[in-house]
Amino acid sequence: MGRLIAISNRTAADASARAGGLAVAVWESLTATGGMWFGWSGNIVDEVGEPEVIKDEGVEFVVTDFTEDEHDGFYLQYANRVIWPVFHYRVDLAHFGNTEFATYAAVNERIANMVVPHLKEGDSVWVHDYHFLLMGDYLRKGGWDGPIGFFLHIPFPSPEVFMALPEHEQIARAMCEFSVLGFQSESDRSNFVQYLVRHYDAVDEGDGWISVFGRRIRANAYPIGIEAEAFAEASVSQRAMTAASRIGRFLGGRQLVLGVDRMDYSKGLPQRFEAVGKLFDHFPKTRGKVSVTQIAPPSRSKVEEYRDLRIQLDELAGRINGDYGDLDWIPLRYLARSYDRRELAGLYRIASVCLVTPLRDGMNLVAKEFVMAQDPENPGVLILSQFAGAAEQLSDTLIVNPHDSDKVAETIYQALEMPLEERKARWEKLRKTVVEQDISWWRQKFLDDLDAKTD
Ligand code: ADQ
Repeated sequence: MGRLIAISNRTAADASARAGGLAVAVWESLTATGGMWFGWSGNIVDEVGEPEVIKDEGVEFVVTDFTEDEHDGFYLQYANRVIWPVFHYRVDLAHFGNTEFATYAAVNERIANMVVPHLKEGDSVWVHDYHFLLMGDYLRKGGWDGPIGFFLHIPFPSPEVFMALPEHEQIARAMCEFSVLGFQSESDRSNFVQYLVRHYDAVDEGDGWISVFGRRIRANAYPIGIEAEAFAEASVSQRAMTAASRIGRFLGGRQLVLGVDRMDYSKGLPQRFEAVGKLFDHFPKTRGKVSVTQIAPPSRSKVEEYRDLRIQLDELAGRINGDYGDLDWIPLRYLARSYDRRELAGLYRIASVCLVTPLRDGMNLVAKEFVMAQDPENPGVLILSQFAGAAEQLSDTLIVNPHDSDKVAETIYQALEMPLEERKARWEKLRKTVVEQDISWWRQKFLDDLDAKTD
């Protein structure tokens, strides 16, 4: 493969942003091929000047500032108040305006025009996520006819829901300019293909090949993984053990039920809190014996729906603690802050149960991190939503419908009571999957298909 050229909203130009699995995976391919990475600088300015170029270990980052209007229309509005809710099946939360799509398209075009002059024969472009659904079209209009891969980190909704987007046709046509489209799960892939088959007489030729608009593209599921072994190591690091012993002092021998999520309405936190209330209500044995800790750092706090969610969670946690708490026991703690990944690994390791119950999630990496952080001699139990992409791979765990809070409460109880032998047997299978299908496997699978497309 020639040079890899990555495009994503945020880049890893700042070395400290290279800690996460995805950033590491992309970074490794860029260093190996002497590639480039384009995106937003993170700055908002009155007038956009020339892009900034940062060179590091043979990789060139080219980042641009946004104007206030671009940041608002492209990022806050169209990406995060239209695409994000619709793709997570929350059409009720989408704000369809008149001008935001134009700004979204203009930013896609401006960045495409920034990229094209740098492209050389033999390069492969890899575009990431819902911010850049139109990027393929603008790169083609700019004259690039080489391979372009696209990976969608969030779900792709069913055709009826996708069609709630006033611009669905323009978006779908633009997406078909990518050579390879990557989805997190088979169900996302099948939603996309069904939409094309129904509306544009596309033909699903098998093995990911789709014939549509007079050309052949490839659409496949590439479930994203984590740096599995590195995460297992992090869970026994000094930092992890310190975090575990700090929370251990708070627990005082009680069992820990843990949740770790960005504070987002897709993560099903109010429904989860309801289920926790029902756990203490329906299973009195758990009172005083189990502590639930939810870690949820606020995200996108400039968006109104996120501020409302925060208020809702504060109220629910207050009510549950008021109803069930006692002088020496806080049933549900909720910490609205971030932790270092080694600290998180330590918390996962001493948790008896991890609640990963999003209403929709492209993949959900917390589920995989929890699996890798377990003590093989005494593993905890993962409770996973049927609506997380991860459920396709991790079907050996306890799978729940996050809307059914009675059943979730019952499943938490089942997990707390699960015999060691069953916990070990389930965990062994989960671990095998997470290790085999890790972040390197994911990257290779995607890049192999992108490479094959160019033959
Ligand atoms: P996210 O919606 O951000 O990602 P997720 O996959 O769970 O969701 O990743 C969250 C990451 O943030 C995990 O690595 C987790 O450890 C970390 N994190 C969460 N809470 C934290 C805290 N309090 N402190 C520190 N770190 C915290 C989007 C999609 C997902 C998809 C990923 C990757 O929405 O569906 O899995 O991209 O493709």
